[in-house]
Amino acid sequence: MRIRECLFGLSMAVLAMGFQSCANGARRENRSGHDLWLGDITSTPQAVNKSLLSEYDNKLGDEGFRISRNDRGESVIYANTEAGLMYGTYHLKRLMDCNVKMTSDILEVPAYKYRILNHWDNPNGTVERGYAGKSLWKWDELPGQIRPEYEEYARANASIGINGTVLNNVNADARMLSREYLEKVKVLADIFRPYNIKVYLSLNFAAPKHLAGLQTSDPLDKDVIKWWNEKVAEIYSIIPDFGGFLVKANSEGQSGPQDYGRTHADGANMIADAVKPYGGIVMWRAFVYAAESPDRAKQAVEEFMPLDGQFHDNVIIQIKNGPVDFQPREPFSPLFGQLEHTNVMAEMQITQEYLGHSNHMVYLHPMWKECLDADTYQKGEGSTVAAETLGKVHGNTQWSAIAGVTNIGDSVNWCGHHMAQANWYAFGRMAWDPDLSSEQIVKEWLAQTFTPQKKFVEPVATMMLASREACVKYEMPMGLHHTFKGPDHYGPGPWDRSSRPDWEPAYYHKAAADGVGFDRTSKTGSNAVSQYHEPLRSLYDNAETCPDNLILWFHHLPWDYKMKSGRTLWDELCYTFEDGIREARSFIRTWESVEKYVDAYRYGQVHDKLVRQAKDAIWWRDATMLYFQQYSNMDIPSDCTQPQHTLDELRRFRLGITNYETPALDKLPEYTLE
Ligand code: GCV
Repeated sequence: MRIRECLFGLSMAVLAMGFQSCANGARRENRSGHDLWLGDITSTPQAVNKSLLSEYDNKLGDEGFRISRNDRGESVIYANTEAGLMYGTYHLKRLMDCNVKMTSDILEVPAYKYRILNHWDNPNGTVERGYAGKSLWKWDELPGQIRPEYEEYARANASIGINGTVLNNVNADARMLSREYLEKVKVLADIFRPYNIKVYLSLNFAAPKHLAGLQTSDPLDKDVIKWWNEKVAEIYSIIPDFGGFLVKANSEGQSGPQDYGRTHADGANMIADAVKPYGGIVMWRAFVYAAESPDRAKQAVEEFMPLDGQFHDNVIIQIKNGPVDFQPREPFSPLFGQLEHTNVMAEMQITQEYLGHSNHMVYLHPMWKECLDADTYQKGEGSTVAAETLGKVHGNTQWSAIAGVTNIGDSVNWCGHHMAQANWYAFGRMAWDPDLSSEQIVKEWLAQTFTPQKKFVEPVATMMLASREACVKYEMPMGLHHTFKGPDHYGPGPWDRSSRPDWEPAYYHKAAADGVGFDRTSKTGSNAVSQYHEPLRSLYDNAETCPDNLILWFHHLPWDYKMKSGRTLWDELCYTFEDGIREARSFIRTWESVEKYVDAYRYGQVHDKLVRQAKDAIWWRDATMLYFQQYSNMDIPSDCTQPQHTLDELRRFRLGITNYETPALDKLPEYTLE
């Protein structure tokens, strides 16, 4: 019996709020037996009391549900749609798995309308910035062979409310729109449909040239427009509920409307008009920057603000959480608070491109929530990024959307690191309800994935909740950013001079004899602060009021600058790194303290990775501070962990991986942990 039948097959039968086995007995449904939070099939209610409402309830909409007790004290799920009943069933299962008693009626409606995963998967099976093996999609096997993982993926997503998935990389291969690939995509769409998940595709803007041999891909050319209209009609004839397109245009070498002297609005509108009759949307990315710009962080606002109001209504501008590129901490992208007449959505990165790949345990929900809760002050206090992207600031909630770049691959544990599944889970839960706390989400995930026992959940949740801040401290304390070794983005390389200037760490840290940090102030710097509304503009502009955790993002300060703590900037950097190292070490002890609650397989794998994470924390500190020391001529305080390698040794170290890989634990610089 498949789990879906188990959940939904026995309609209107009585649900006891306890644990029952499926008719076929206990059998784990997922591929390695103890992986996803959906866990053991025996914890699935055998039957669920559920009822489609005879009259449409506006409060619930198309995806919401209500759970109440009937006269017999049994829980009943009510919804307008099958999708609502499904989400209600998963909700009930979650409560049961987490041992949460239902004390009153429940009403749940998803906050965002479009809750979408972005896969950066390529037709050749590689995943850009993917650290969980190869792509889940086996294009060479499709459409003939269907792996059970496809449905498991859908089920996992449905359980957390994800309702859309972009199957391919934004650096898009035009072939994805060919008939051959559309037939493969159809198979996945058919599998996902019962789980209320629509498929979307990333498109290559030059597809008319590459695929159809047209002379141009100019969005105002009538043959190009005709080609897109016909292509879209073809797609909808194969996949009637196709969601729409994600587009990376004129960014990092991708083709786009500017190649033909047209604007982003011209390009986006042409595609949007083609999908509009079918109810499709276009997610047009704002991740644009040119090598010659003196401040990459300013460019999205500079390019998109002049176009505000020109985009058609089914275009949503997809904006990365921060203005540079998924660093462990960035201020929110100011574009969220600038556009007024344009739909905006946030793009979060679930895959840990800059946060230790799948070697580091970093629970990301606190980072995303920091962004969503940030106040842009666009229309006064309360204009948070969440409110902007939910369409509440400008009263346009119809297009509310959020995207997460996935960390999913064909690795046996799905995400490359057992604990990284928490980020997939958290993204879905956040998209459903951005007000949920990081703590609630991580505890839910731990209880469902391992055990609900408090002695396990409490310490591990505390560890995971501290992990993002620890990562910031050991990778980019005080707003230092992009000091990564390129192009794999694993490990430190503040000296790295191997790529184009705006990809090199020196562009960002600007370490020199006079100090360190990127001056984005109004008087002496790039004036990126001007893209924020008051009171943030002034707050960030002044080193005395700028929060310590972003101070080197906005300011270039002398090495002996007096911090609020009374320490010099140099010492503050050393001690912040030291905190990160200490916290990473403490994670190992926490994990060891819960060994008896975890199976040996997962315990051992996570343990080995936590050890590597603590070693990497020292590596980061050594590389960064030894490199900076050349300019500061100051010493690492004696009560800090002392360097174990020289700068020369670290500079000579080569990882030898591509940006599709995560390094093997034994191929990294050796460190001794005290
Ligand atoms: C898909 C960063 C990453 C690229 C990624 C790009 C993007 O630059 O390093 O791998 O490309 O962001 O988001 O488009």
